[in-house]
Amino acid sequence: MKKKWWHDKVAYQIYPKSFLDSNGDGIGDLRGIISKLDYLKELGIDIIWLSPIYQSPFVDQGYDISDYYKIAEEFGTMEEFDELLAEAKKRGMYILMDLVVNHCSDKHEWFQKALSDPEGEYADYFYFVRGKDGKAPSNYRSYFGGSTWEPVPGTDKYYLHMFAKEQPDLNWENPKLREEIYKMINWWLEKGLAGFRIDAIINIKKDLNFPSFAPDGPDGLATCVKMVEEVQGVGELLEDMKHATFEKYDAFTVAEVFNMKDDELREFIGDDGHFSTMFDFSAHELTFGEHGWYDSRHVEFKEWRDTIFASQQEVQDIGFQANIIENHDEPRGASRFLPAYAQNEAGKKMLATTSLLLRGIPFIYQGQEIGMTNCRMADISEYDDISTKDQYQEALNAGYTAEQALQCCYENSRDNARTPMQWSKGKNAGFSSGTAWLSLNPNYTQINVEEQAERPDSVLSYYRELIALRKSPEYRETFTYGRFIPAYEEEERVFAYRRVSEESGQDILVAANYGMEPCTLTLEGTGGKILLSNMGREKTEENEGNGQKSLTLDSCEAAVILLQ
Ligand code: TEU
Ligand code: CA
Repeated sequence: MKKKWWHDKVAYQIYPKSFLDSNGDGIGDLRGIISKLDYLKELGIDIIWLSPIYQSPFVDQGYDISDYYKIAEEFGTMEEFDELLAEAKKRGMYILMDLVVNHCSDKHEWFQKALSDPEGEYADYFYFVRGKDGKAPSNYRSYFGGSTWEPVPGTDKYYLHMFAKEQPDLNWENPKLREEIYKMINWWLEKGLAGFRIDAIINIKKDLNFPSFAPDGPDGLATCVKMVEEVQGVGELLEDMKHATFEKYDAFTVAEVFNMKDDELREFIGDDGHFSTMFDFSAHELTFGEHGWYDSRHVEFKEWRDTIFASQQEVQDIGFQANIIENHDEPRGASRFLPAYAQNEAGKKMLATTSLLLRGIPFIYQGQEIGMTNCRMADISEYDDISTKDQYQEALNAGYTAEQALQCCYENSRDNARTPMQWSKGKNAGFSSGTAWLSLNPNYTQINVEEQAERPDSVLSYYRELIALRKSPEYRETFTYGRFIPAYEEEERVFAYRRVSEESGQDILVAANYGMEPCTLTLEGTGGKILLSNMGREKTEENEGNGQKSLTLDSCEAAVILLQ
């Protein structure tokens, strides 16, 4: 495997709207981000991914871009963005923007021009397709509900949108469109970006016949994912983009890929893959229901663990995945992956330990490092997210009561991750002096940065230690390149694996007890040295130093041990 500059880095996702508001308008901004670079540096972060900050009507919170060359006024100015780049550089940190090019906003100049001249050049930047028998060209259901087809006024054509109708899909078959996109990517890379997180990229390839599929819901539609799964040839488009852009800059790219075909891993993230890396969503996908949030699955510990193990093993001879517990589309990991008895500081540290020391690039989502949780809203009107509104309605349509539908949102809503960052116990959690754009999680009075920053046994302090261990000169090689080997798999409540490196000669055991009862593990050889513990274990006498042959982990206890 070729060594790359980003292999040993730790990344952090900022959702700018909810990070820190510096001017009291209730919306997080670039100035707020700049002011927290030292906080992130101290946490041990190298790479920062910003969710979209481009000009946008915010129908889908910035994932609907109306001008790729402008910073949204809400977030600040291009000068402030340049300042952010410079300040990050000063600290040896890298900035990634979000590349959203499957679609743009319906307010983008290209789409406006296309609407005003549906036979003209810009119509070809989109999919303007003639209907069949007075109906839409196919029966696809969009990701956010309803048909993917919207009539083009004054014509017998429809335009395609896989997401909201305000997010028309861009026509990647059109070389002119591709040129425009590449030009824009290179413009940002020239500015000094380190690379991009790439949004919903698998969707750029369409089957131009737009075949209909058997309906899979009461609305008579079939999910548009079907078409994505069946169509071939996305790889050619991805290679074309890579050669025209990222490759020339040695840029880091992390792709959001759902629905990849089984044998495509090497093509996507191998040594000469389309991308540097892509997110491992395998654990998250386990919970996905057949129809939506209302029939989402409850996942048992063992299935969750084994899925992560399988994914680690599948990828390690091919490339690097990006490991997440949560992101801006997912509920909070602490609420989702920890059983009720583990939803406390020990449990959150345990989850961090088993996740951050996996092989791959850890991506921490803002607030995860202090253990932020899902947020209960009293009414559907308190939610902002377009997908939440749709999923709530889907649940009602399926016969759920309003209360049950709200419970589905509590467990699954994307807004769980979007409530403002909890900086302090002061007004609006220190996020804003005005009125925050989205309700705060009321638990900010207990869970906040200010309280945790100086407390040595806080979740935040633990994240700092954990990241420092991963990046330490002694163990960096092993945690970066060491093989992943599952351990104690027969223990039904234990999440344990070894990281073994020929280069360093080290064999490190990461072990955690997700169960309710203590669990004893027998250690091979002469035992080992504790490198990290979420329960202050290194201080206990019986485990001090070398020579221990067994390890009894309490409920929610995690330990990292250098085996000897
Ligand atoms: O998400 C793409 C996407 O496919 C998700 O809707 C996915 O199906 C879902 O998260 C599974 O839980 C990206 C962005 O991350 C999301 O915020 C945007 O809304 C979407 O693209 C459209 O740009
Ligand atoms: Ca602001």
